[in-house]
Amino acid sequence: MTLGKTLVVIPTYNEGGNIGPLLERMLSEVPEVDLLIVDDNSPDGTGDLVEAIATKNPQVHLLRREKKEGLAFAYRAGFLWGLEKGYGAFIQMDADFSHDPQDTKRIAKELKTHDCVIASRYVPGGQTSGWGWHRKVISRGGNIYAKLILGVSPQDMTGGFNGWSKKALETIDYQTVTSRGYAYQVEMKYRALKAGFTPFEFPIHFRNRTIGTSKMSSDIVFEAAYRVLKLRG
Ligand SMILES: Nc1nc2c(ncn2[C@@H]2O[C@H](COP(=O)(O)OP(=O)(O)OP(=O)(O)O)[C@@H](O)[C@H]2O)c(=O)[nH]1
Ligand SMILES: [Mg+2]
Repeated sequence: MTLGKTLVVIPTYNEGGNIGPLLERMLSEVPEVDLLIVDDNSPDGTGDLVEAIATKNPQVHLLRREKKEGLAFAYRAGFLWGLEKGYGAFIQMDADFSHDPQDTKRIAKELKTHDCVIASRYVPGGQTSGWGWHRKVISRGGNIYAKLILGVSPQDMTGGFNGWSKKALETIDYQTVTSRGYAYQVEMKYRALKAGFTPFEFPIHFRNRTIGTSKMSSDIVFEAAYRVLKLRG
């Protein structure tokens, strides 16, 4: 059971074409949550765009970081910021519209009765669109691999659209998660499972980005494969 206000944490790196419209939609469609953008000094000026929006909207906050350090460090800093400010629930969300703003409503609702919520592409009713076959294979394959190696039941271990209660973040010691790329999502969930939390999974439609560029690389995929093996111990 979670108490307190919900903070949606959105890491950004060169999301200048997405962040304005995304914040606008979140503010109009999901006014019940606060928003924290964690920007790693994007060269395209994403941080300045957010700052301009934040000065006009008290629900929008910006955490500027000095340099690009990857999604995991951005989330770590964002969760710490929110916990210090007293938020009771947290939602992880990408800035590229792959995650539908409407689904944050459902995550926030489920966080009232669950400590860990997975907005899942791979439970019945879930889907991905806009990906070529190689991205589909990497994503599906990565999930099957993680589930087999770790022996866990959630269907979407690598997805980045998740909800966490304050209690869950503190229990899993989120500050010491060592994985960086996709493996970060797996390690967070694996820690939650090992701590005895049962994630609530519901289906979403994930859409490939149409604006901006992907930060996915073969390094991230190899790191994930290696880290999952290490997680098993
Ligand atoms: N602060 C910060 N955000 C990042 C970094 N790398 C990626 N992001 C953000 O994390 C979110 C997910 O990254 P994406 O580039 O969409 O990665 P992806 O979803 O794996 O790949 P695509 O959807 O194919 O682009 C987006 O909002 C990015 O802007 C980083 O180093 N620092
Ligand atoms: Mg993306």
